[in-house]
Amino acid sequence: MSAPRRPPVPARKGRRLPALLIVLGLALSALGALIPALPPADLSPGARALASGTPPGGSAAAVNLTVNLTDLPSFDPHSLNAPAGAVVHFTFANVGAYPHTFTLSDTPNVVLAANLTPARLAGFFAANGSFVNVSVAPATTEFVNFSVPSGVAGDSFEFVSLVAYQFQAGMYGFFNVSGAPTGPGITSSLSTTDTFRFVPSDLGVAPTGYPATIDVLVTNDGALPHTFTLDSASNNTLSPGSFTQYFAAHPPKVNVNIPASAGASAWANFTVSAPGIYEFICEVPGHFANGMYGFLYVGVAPPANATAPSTALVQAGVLLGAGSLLGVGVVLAAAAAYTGRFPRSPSPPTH
Ligand SMILES: [Cu+2]
Repeated sequence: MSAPRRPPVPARKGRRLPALLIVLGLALSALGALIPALPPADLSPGARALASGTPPGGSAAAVNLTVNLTDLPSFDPHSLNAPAGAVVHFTFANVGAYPHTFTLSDTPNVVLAANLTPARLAGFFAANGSFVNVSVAPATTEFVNFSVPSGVAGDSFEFVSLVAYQFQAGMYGFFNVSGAPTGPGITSSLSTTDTFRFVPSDLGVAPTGYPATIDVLVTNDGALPHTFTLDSASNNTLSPGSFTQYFAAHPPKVNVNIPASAGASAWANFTVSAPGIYEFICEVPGHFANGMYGFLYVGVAPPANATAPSTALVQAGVLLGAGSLLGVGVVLAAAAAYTGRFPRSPSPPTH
């Protein structure tokens, strides 16, 4: 079948521009009323805009992570993040009536098969080891300190409960290690879905200087594998029919695999040298053609229906420079984290 045609990007931008200016104006005029109402905590690194943990570029000295172990059974949250080299102060709270364990694999980027028997799961950890393995009795709390190795930036480690049939019933999650702090950087986040979408599909960041380090946390909201593949060239529109050949000749700026498991995530860390609009796609066959693409607006105002600029900033100077829209960005991103939806206009089914 032939790939569905997308409207050309320039035309879309042109149509959106007047609306964008109007909305920006409204947003700016509303900010005076909004900003004082924001609790200060919403602007601090580690706000719920992102998964817990310190974003890349922040201090790697210490990260406090609290995990609730429930009788569903589940880990809450089931996606944890910390930078390489950080010391993590874990608090494990068993909020249920059954025993659970928090057992963190030390084997990077392995997603355990969901149909492993309890004996085989225990066998995997016996053979391969674990970073953390703690039993938490009902209605008790355990504290564990864990030093994230410095050489595992970009890796993801699964954690499970080894109590029989809890992993099999869904009690697992992923510990995602971001890059070591590299100085001033900007952090953003988005999700992938089984309906072939990036959510949001338009990301905006507002660096105060170039080259700018940008770290995007990509979390899988579905169960299919995806990639986050970003064009090195700005203001270029990719085509589902020719992106493979294009990337063969023009290597992407960043290309990360998003593990095929709900809640798993991967950091896409990269540097841009100039403002512009950079397209990102999923390279898994058929996904781009079904609409799995988006645009990163670097130093360029994103369309009005996108999330506001940068969801979290790691440096005071960047915060000031990017202005007060940031508060709104953090709040919007927090809402996205809870609801997982920023609706985009529906496109006709292409199957
Ligand atoms: Cu995909």
